[in-house]
Amino acid sequence: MSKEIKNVDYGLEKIFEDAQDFLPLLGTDYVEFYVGNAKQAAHFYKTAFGFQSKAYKGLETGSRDTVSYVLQQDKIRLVLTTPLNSEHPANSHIVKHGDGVKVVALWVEDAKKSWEETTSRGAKSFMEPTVEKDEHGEVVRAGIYTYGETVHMFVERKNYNGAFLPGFREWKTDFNPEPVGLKYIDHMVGNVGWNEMNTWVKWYEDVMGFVNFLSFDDKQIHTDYSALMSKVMSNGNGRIKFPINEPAEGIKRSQIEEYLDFYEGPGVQHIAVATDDIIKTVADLRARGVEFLSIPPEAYYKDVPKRLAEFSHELHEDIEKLKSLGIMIDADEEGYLLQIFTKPVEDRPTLFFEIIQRMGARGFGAGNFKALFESIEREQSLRGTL
Ligand code: TYF
Ligand code: FE
Repeated sequence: MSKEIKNVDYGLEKIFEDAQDFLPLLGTDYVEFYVGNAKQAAHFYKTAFGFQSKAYKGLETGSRDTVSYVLQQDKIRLVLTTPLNSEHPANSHIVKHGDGVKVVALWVEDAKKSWEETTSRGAKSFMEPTVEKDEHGEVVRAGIYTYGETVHMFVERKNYNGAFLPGFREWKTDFNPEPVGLKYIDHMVGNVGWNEMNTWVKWYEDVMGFVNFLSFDDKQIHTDYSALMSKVMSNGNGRIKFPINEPAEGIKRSQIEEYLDFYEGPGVQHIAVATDDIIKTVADLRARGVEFLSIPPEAYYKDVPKRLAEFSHELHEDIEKLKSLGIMIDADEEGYLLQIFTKPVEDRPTLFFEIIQRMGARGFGAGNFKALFESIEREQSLRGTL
């Protein structure tokens, strides 16, 4: 097994072989957050997470209503947007949800067709196909609503060679903290309401042409106290993976319920970003002040060699290093994976990040769920929300 990072082959091509994929997706184009203070948020994602300054739009570029900063690290592009007056619709989003993900933008060959195929299958339109042009070329965008107030934009880049999109200019600055080795978005997870998971699974199947290729019910995902259910949706080429969670009944409050209470509805719960050197990435992130969930107990690490041996995988990393950084290890037939979760990145206990390194495994760390959720419950308990 090579240590080299690659998009894992999910074998989904087989499923899609005969059925024609009406919504071919080339990858994630960007993730846009609506935030209260984009200038400060941009500073945080640069300093703490190692993102690079890429593009800007605001008063200086003729944007009178909003300011947006675009940050990039390898293939990951974040956009941080703040309204400049009380009239802009982003305000009500921020008042209701706090800082959070508004747009998960998908890179497509044909934005108009993507919008037509999805709206004709029942998607609610957010933005009709719109052509944007400047001296660097042309981009077509269109958008549809998904769960809650979250939106999927379709982005078609027709030989566009500008900094980001028409209306943006290159963002040049002398303050450029080093990247921490984040490469691409592995998956993005949505939390939906009680008994709504299957509705959204069906929505991704019918409207987006996705397939459900992994499911975890509350018998698998629970601790002594709380539970949740999760189904993983994927597009045809496996590049886009959207797990959907719903809360389940337990003795205490599910972490999904806590999210729904504080986000005041469904929304993006976590963004999993891939690295090919998780030890270095996590050591860097910790040194820059990123907060992670508590390190699993000694007993968890004692079990790891057994779990790897069960599938005859050899761990390439030093387990003592993984342990001291709090990185978790899960294995399946195909390989293993290394993962760790940040605490929420805003004051409301809502959005958090996952750092993941896949060493052949295609799962989502089911073997770590218990340790992970117990760690989350310790945080919930400190917040008085368990
Ligand atoms: O994406 C996943 O499925 C894993 C595990 O509330 C997970 O990262 C699942 C549910 C959750 C937190 C993490
Ligand atoms: Fe995840």
